Amino acid sequence: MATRTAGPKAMSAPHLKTDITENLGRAMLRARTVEDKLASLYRAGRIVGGVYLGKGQEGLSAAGGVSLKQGDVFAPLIRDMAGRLAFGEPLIDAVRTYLGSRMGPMKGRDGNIHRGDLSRGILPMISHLGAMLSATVGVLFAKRMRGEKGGVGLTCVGDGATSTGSFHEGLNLAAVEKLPLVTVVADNGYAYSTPNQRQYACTDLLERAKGYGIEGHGLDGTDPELCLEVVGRAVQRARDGAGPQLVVGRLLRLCGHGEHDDGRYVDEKLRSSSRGRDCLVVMEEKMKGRGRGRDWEKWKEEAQREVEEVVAEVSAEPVPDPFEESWRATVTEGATEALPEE
Ligand SMILES: Cc1ncc(C[n+]2csc(CCOP(=O)(O)OP(=O)(O)O)c2C)c(N)n1
Ligand SMILES: [Mg+2]
Repeated sequence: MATRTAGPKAMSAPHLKTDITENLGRAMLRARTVEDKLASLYRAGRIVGGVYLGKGQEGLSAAGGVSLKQGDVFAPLIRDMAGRLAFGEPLIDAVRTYLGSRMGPMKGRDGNIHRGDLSRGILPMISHLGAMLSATVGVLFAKRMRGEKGGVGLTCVGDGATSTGSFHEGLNLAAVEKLPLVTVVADNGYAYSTPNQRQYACTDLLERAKGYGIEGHGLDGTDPELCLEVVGRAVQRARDGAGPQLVVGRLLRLCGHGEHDDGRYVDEKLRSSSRGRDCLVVMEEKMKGRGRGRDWEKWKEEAQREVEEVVAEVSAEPVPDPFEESWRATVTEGATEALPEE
């Protein structure tokens, strides 16, 4: 049955262990810093594909990555740089993919956000529109059939994805089979430029949990520590055998759909409401309020240094050469050592 685990006002900020706060804060800062840099590189014409950012959604995304353990499966979407970093994806993988480096996880074939690393439990993204929910359910099913126990699968979707067939089929099957699936919905009020009220007729996406017969948790997605508490609890519930969990975080994306879009269709009233808060500012203020402003500044400086170093390193790396290589998806001629053994 769907349970609202209390609205944002009713929940106090969780008491978190220092290292978890640090993991959360660093992932958010590293994501924001590298994405700001990627946006600049895009405008400078250095990136061939589109650039999609998670600005404003870093807290919710990082909460997912921080709550998972090794052996779990994570299926991030285009706004989940923070979750990827929190789950352990090296920052250089993102930069190499965007800059088309031959040394990246997609060997220069992708151009933005479809990278993955199965050895780390990160599924390569197929589509932003719910496809990863079905893929995650498939992986969890396969693990069960192999007798592997204890692993959780977490996938992220947007509000728009919740109206797709893939979302429905995946969540329905996960509910029937009681799979350890956590679906984190970043309800940013829009699917590209389409507002919520033109996407579905229910008033709150949390209602969907009731329809599938699973547990649901709603929260203010602009408060990173609250995200950590609620997503962390949902992951634990799934791990403990309580079946699929639906988490709905309300927030806004503080950027366009991609860097080719300025997002001017976002309602000004929403922007100036608490839903339009910047989660990084919320986190910074909390840190300062606890006398940890210096830590925050240190993490920020370290993130800036890391991003500058990584971008400089990747800028010097080779890109694939279509005149010398057969243009296959992820493996090039002469690089067959990267092929899995058959
Ligand atoms: C099947 C399909 N239809 C359309 C698109 C184009 N598209 C990509 S993201 C997107 C909007 C997604 O909205 P939402 O799920 O709310 O995520 P958000 O972008 O807000 O994070 C659309 C229409 C697509 N990738 N796949
Ligand atoms: Mg959306």
